[in-house]
Amino acid sequence: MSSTLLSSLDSADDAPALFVDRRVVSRAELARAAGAHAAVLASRGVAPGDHVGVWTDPDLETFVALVGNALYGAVSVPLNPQLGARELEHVLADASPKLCFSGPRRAHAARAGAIDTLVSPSEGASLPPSRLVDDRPLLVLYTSGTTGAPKGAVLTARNVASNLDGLARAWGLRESDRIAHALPMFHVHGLCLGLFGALRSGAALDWSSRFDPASLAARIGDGATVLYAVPTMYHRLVDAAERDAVVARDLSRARLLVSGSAPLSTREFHRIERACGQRVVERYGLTETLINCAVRHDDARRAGWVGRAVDGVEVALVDDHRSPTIAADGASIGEVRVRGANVFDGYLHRPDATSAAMDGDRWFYTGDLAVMDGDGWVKIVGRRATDLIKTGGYKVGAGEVEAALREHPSVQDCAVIGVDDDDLGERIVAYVVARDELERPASDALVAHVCGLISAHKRPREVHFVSELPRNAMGKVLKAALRASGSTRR
Ligand code: MLC
Ligand code: AMP
Repeated sequence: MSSTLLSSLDSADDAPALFVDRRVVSRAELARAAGAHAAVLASRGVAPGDHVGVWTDPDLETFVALVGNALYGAVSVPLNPQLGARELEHVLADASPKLCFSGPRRAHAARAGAIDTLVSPSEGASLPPSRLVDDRPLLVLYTSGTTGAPKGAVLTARNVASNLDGLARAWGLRESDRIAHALPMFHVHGLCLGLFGALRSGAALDWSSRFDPASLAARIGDGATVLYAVPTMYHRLVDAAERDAVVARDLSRARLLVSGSAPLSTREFHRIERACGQRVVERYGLTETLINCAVRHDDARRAGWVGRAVDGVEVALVDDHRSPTIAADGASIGEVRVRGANVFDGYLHRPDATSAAMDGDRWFYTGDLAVMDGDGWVKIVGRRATDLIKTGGYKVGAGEVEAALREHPSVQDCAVIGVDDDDLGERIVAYVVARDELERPASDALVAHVCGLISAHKRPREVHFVSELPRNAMGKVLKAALRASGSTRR
């Protein structure tokens, strides 16, 4: 393990570090800009260890701020530029950033309320950009739970570095690699694997601010060697490849196509192989643990299997009493628990939630259900919590969406479920009881209302009005009955 976090920046040479929408930035330029950002932080009274919000707009400045914060020791709290008012209020109150950073394209100063917002590319004096791999926090990433508002997962520099090193070995990442992705920068996948992973392994990051299948595939045609994407993106990529031989040819040139953040169906795995001769490499992770299992680049790839434990991570299956009694026979189902330097520090201000998820021996309980075979290969088969929805690779708590819907004056009651969807994996469907049956709000108005309060990706894709919700004798909504009640797979 290199003792510095983003080791490729140490040499600060002319090799490309970033392609941001095709704008190329060398390691030397990135190191200099990140150093200037660090100097601005220091001049604004930010100390190492302070939280700094970063609006992750699709600008080069966002990358400089994320890297500059990491090198300076400020803890980045990435903010989705589309955060609704209620969710933003929660994140700012919970993380209390010392200041927020916004790139020049969209100034978010007004949205951060009383919190000072730094809006400018950082130029001028530079602090030496280096950060040791230590046990201090690096990031606070907000992640949804079954109930309540999202929790801030605190990841340290060691969590990230140890896991990135395991992944670099698993995938044989090297300086000649160029990692293409079009993922958002406020989650583990795009930020830790994509940005920090490239800068630690020496590969370059080739980032597209919008996901368009043909353009992303063209990045591979243009020299990117590795692609990171969520299954929804692969679904759309293979649709495009089946229609367009150029997309199929571009994808066929990748050294590795990597999928994660949600299950890649065996159907899509085989479609991709048919369309472009590539077997996708899967890996499985969580915000709290980074990546636990991965198929290695030289492994035989099997549809539906997410590979073996990444170096440095212990993975086991446990029964309902959290006892490791589940046989590794490829058939017995248990909950996945993990332990290692990858496992986070805990949830910010939530020792209750931390101790519910992590035991005294530092095993983290993922809530995911899986089988393991005799070689330690893992196949994810389900999830304990039915109120967690994975849509387009985003985790969404049904309760968050219900709480947002209930704030609408015309909503008397509601229930939200995830329904199988060929494109999104699951799509969010809301069942709503209107306060006045004769004056139902328009579905679009309810969706816009949700987008105003929480993130746009948490919005219902379908709204059904019902006169009442099915409930059991205790008054609990019977979500299974809603699921059975009609919404069909798409
Ligand atoms: C639509 N939009 C609205 C709206 N309806 N905005 C306001 N009001 C409304 N009523 C906007 C959206 O915000 C967005 O804006 C645009 O319309 C289209 O967005 P979308 O409908 O959400 O796009 P969609 O097609 O669903 O996107 C699919 C996707 C996306 C795959 C591109 O889901 C995605 O990027 N997923 C990646 C998720 C991810 O990174 N997960 C990693 C979690 S970490 P705009 O401006 O954006 O166009 C993890 C751990 C691990 O899981 O293992 O990795
Ligand atoms: P998040 O909280 O957004 O980090 O999402 C983590 C969850 O995504 C995990 O608990 C899994 O349910 C799911 N997940 C991530 N990668 C995979 C994968 N390769 N296969 C199946 N599920 C996955």
